[in-house]
Amino acid sequence: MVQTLVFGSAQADIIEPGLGSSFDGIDDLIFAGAGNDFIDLSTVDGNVRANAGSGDDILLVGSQNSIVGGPGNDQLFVVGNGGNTLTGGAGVDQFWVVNGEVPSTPNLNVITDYSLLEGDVIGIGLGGITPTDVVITDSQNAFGGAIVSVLGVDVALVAGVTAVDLAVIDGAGIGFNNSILIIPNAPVI
Ligand SMILES: [Ca+2]
Ligand SMILES: [Ca+2]
Ligand SMILES: [Ca+2]
Repeated sequence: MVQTLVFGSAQADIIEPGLGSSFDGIDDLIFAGAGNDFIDLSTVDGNVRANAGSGDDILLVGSQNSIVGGPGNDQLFVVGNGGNTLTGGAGVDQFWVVNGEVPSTPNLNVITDYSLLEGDVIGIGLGGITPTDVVITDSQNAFGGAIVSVLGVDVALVAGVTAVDLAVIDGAGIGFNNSILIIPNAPVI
């Protein structure tokens, strides 16, 4: 396997395997740079690391990859079996850890920098889902964090917070139909 370096421009780039570039989505390094970029790694299961740089970026990720939104209001979507590392960076970031399908087996996506202060949200997008389908518990591992479970399957580990820090709400009330959002439990003064 050859590690390919993929560089975006200062403008909005669309980056995905096989699209005008030589990278194959295995062991690659991606730097999208400034601008509102779109990075689609949803078909990739291969240890890709992507950094979207500044701007309001959209990243789709499959399994076993690491993505960084960087500065700006980013949207990170997990499409696949999980096991990804998700970092939003500064800004109001959305971490969509379930999109249309719940994996059949637990495979935690780790959200490294969920912020209780920046307006970050964790999204569960699934038709017919209700708030009671989403359960948040404290992680039992040595590093702490909170575990998000959807329909009995553990889908995300939220580092740096505990279960009581987070609230589960129906997204329909605020413009996100067919979704559940996880937000800070109480406004931080
Ligand atoms: Ca760019
Ligand atoms: Ca960017
Ligand atoms: Ca960000």
